[in-house]
Amino acid sequence: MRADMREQAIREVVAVLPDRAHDMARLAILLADAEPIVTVIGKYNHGKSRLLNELIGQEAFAVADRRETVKLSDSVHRGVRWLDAPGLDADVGTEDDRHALHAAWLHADIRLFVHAAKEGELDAKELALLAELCADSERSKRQILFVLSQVDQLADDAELQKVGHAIGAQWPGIGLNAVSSTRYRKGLDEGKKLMLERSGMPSLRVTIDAALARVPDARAHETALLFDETREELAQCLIAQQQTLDDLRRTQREQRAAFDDGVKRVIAKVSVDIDAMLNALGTDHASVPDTARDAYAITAGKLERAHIQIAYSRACIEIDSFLAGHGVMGLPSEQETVARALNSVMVAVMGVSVKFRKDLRRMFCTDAGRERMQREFAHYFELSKDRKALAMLISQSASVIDALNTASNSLRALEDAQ
Ligand SMILES: Nc1nc2c(ncn2[C@@H]2O[C@H](COP(=O)(O)OP(=O)(O)OP(=O)(O)O)[C@@H](O)[C@H]2O)c(=O)[nH]1
Ligand SMILES: [Mg+2]
Repeated sequence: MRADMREQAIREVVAVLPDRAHDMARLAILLADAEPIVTVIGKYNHGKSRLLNELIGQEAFAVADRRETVKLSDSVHRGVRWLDAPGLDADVGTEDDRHALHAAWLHADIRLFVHAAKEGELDAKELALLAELCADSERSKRQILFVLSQVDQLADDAELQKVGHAIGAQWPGIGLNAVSSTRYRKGLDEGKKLMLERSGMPSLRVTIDAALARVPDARAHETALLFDETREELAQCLIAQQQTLDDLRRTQREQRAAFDDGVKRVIAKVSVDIDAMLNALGTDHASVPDTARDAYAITAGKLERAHIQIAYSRACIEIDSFLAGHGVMGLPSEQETVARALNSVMVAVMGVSVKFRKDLRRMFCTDAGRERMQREFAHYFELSKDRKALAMLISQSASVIDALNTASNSLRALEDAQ
C-alpha cells in the first residue's frame, strides 16, 4: 500500500479514535518496516551519547560534561538506526525535549535505559519511567535493556556489587549490563584485551544483538496487537453509536407520534365546540351591512361577528396552549417579519381574518380543513428548537457512524495490504 494511502487510513482512524493517535503513529512506523531502532533513555550526563558512539564505533553523537543532547538525532549503522535522545530531568523542559522524548518513545524497538553507577539507586523519576516502559513492553513486546553506565567511577568491585544490590532491591530481576565507555575506549586504544572485557561493552553488544534478532517477531506481535485492538475498538464504537442513533430515532418517532395524536385530539375537540356553536346560531347576519346610523348601535351583524370572533379566539387559545406545551412557539427566524405580533405559529397557520361562519366551517368542520391544520402544525413542530436539536443530534450520530465505517474499512484494507 502506498505511503499516502497508509497515512490517509491512519488519519481516518485517529479522527474517530483520538486516543489511539499514539498507537496509530506507531503502527505507521511498523508498517513502513524500516531498519530496527535502538534508543537511549535516561537522565542527562549519564553517558548515553558516548555509549552509543562506542557501540557503533563512530563519533556520531555529541558528548559533553553537561547537559548536551537537546534534540533527537540518529545514525544508521550496519542496518540498525541508533537514536540519541535528550536526558530526562529536563531542567529546561522545552517543547523540543518533549517532542524528542516522544519520538524516542514512539520509534524505538529497543530502549537502553541508561543509569550512571555513581548515582547509586534509581530515583523516583527513573523508577516511574522504568515502570511505564515495562508496562509498555509487556504489551508491545518492545524490549528494554538496563545499562549501568560509567562503572569505572566506582571505587572497586565491592562498590559495584553494592550498587547492583541496591538497584536489584528496587527492581528485582533487572539485568544490570554494567559498562564503562572510558574503559572500553582505553582498552581499544591501548590494545588491552582484559580492559576491553572489563568494560562490559562486548557483552552488552552480544545482548543487544540478541535483542535485535527478536525485533522482527516483536514487531509482528505489536503490529497484530495494534490492528486487533483498534479493529475491536472501532467495532465497539460502532455498536454503541448505532445504539445511540436507534435511541435518538425512536425518541424522534415517539415524540412526533405523541404530537400528532395530541394535535388531532385538540383540533377534534375544538371542531366539536365550534360545530355546536354554529348550529345553535340562528340566521346569519354577518353579511348584512351596517349603515352609518348603526355606528354606535349593537346590530345583529355586529353580534354575529362578535360570536364568530370569540369562538375563533377560544379555539386558537386551546390549540396554542397545546403547541406551547410541545415547544412550538415563535416562527423560525428566517420566516419572521418586522411585526412581532405576527410571528407566531398560530397566526402563520390560522391567519387573522376569520369573520364569517363559512370561514370557521371551512377550517374546523371539514376534513380538508382539519388535515391542513394538522399538517401545518406538524411542519412547525419539526422546526421548533428541541426538534431541530434532536434532528441535529441524529445527523451527527449518523455521520459518526459513517466515519467509523470508513475507518474500519480503511483499517481492514491496511491490514490486508501487509
Ligand atoms: N568516567 C566516565 N565518564 C563517562 C563515561 N561515559 C560518558 N562519560 C562522560 O560523561 C559525560 C556525559 O556524557 P554524555 O554521553 O554526553 O552524557 P548524556 O547522557 O548523553 O548527556 P545528555 O546528552 O546531556 O543527556 C561526558 O563528559 C562523558 O565523557 C564513562 O563510562 N566513564
Ligand atoms: Mg547526550
